[in-house]
Amino acid sequence: MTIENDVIKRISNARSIVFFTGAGISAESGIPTFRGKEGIWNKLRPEELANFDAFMRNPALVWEWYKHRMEIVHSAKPNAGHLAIAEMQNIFKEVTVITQNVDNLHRRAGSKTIYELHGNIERNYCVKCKKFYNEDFDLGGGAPKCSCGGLIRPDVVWFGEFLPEDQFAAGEKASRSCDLFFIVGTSGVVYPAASMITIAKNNGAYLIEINIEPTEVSSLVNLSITGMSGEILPNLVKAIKDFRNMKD
Ligand code: BV8
Ligand code: ZN
Repeated sequence: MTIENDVIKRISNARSIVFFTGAGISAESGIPTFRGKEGIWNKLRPEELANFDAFMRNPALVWEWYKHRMEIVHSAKPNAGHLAIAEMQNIFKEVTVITQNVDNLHRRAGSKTIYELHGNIERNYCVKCKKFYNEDFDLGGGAPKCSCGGLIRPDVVWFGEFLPEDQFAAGEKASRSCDLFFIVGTSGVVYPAASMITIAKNNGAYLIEINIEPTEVSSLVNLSITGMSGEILPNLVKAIKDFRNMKD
């Protein structure tokens, strides 16, 4: 895959870059996406699992699902796409990751400025006293309970729940001030997270989408690069380094 020189030049001259990522960037780490062919929503209905009422109705079932996903996340490794985004921090002064993913792989890849709009599956808290818990739970005795007697839940944002204010505000600020906004591996259908895209566009940023297929947001972007993010992103980093060396 060759990326046009004028695109490399534009990227290389960027002042502030945002990577807005979704489940697709973790697909090559073996973590199933939500809406793709093998997507987890296809098998399970979000209404039954990713919402608070479902959790309070049947905490053990929801915990079974999250425990299963935690195991996948724990054994997953950051892939070349996550690592390339982390590497971009050594080339550019201002690189921000705004992710909808809850799998911690950007942090494990070495990215520093990360805003997690939908929480983090490796954090949990008590619904009653909000005490945080990180350790693993054996689900032998059903859903884990806090010392105060309250139910412990995964620290992820479920449907109908508000996004963490500080993360959303910081993501909004970065989207408002960047001049280059990558959209990597997301179907762009979940709101208000996906509103970051229009915020960046309205601020005049150059939008580049990296996805294996067209999405709901493809019509908004300046450039769509079709392919696997784990291949495209490392190639991009290499092309930028080559371009910079040629210039120096
Ligand atoms: C809320 C939980 C009240 C954690 C998830 C307008 C405004 C506000 C809300 C709404 C609105 N319209 C509708 C709503 C309600 C709802 C919503 O957006 N529903 C959608 C489905 C229509 N939003 C909410 O409920 C949100 N809260 O509304 O609160 C409110 C109201 C007003 C204002 C503020 C608040 C809460 C949403 C969060 C839900 N939680 N997950 C967990 O269990 O994981 S959603 C889930 O979807 C994940 O978080 C995921 O990250 C997110 C987005 O999905 P994607 O990451 O895009 O993944 P997907 O599978 O869809 O796509 C993968 C893409 O990758 C594909 O395009 C594929 O082609 C591509 N791909 C695959 N492999 C590769 C690849 N690309 C590159 N390389 C590859 N190798
Ligand atoms: Zn408690």
